[in-house]
Amino acid sequence: MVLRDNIKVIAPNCKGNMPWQQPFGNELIWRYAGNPIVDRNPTPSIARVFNSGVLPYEDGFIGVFRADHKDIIPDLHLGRSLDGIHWEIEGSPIVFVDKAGKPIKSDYAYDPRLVKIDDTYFVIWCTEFYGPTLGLASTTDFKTFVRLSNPFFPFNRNGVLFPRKIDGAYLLFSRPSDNGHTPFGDIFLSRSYDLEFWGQHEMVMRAGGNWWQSLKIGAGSVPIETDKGWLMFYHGVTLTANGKVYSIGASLHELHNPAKVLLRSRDYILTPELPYETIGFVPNVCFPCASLCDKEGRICIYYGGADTTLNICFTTVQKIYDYLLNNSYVF
Ligand code: BMA
Repeated sequence: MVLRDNIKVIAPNCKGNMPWQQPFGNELIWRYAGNPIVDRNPTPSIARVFNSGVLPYEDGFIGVFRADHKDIIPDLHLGRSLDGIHWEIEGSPIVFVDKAGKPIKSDYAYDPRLVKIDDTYFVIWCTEFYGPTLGLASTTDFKTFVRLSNPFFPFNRNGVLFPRKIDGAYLLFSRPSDNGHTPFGDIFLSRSYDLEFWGQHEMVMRAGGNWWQSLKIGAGSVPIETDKGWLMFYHGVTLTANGKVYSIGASLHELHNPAKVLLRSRDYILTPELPYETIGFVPNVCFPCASLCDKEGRICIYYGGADTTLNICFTTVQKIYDYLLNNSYVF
């Protein structure tokens, strides 16, 4: 028996036009025919743009991009777009300042997620503090980015903030890790009342079970609020004789306490298949860091391909929910 139930988006993050392409057939998820939307060497200083955060802003879209420079060191660059597909990316990195306005220099910065909470935009990314950990900064105008002073210990990656507080607390998914290319990793939830002090940690999801997500998992895009729970796209990693393979899965989390997983995809929903996913600086990587969703439930996911390109694919909240109802595996 095929289970179906209607699902409604409570808080779309995209109100106007959004990047969209009709499905070719009955697909659960389908790639944009014009991928990659950001290809190699987009500016003279940048070699590759991939895992990046995107949101609607003013009359178009704004993005905080992971940009690996020609010395291979990653940094974060701002970009703007009218349609969410064609991007103007700034040639110089974002300058983060402390609360006194003094620029903060960091060795590297990568995998940003961008979220709007009330009237403030937050960027959370992976950076250096005696090892890889999370950097956190806020902006209201995308000109001044004020960075908090080391709110997290090393080692931690894949930080994703929720788009609203619950019971007065900011919520964060993150993935405790190690100093290298971590061969393990589960998703945890943490809470904070001021963004500086984090606690009340809970385990959310463990790697394991299905082979595609057996080595490690990490939160991906900012969760989408629906009447059935928070819908999130995450990455799952398997280890092969040829190295790691990063695929995309989906999960649904309880509205009041997202540490509770209601549904989680048994199979991947997208895995490296096309050349811009299978060939590149790191082959076989699909890595989601952002998703746009409108009130009709249309979704556009932004994902890095092979640590080399930025791509988009599409689905709908209803399709993912129906899929999860029939293909879930919580362990
Ligand atoms: C992870 C992160 C991602 C990257 C992936 C594949 O550990 O570094 O930025 O896309 O590895 O190389």
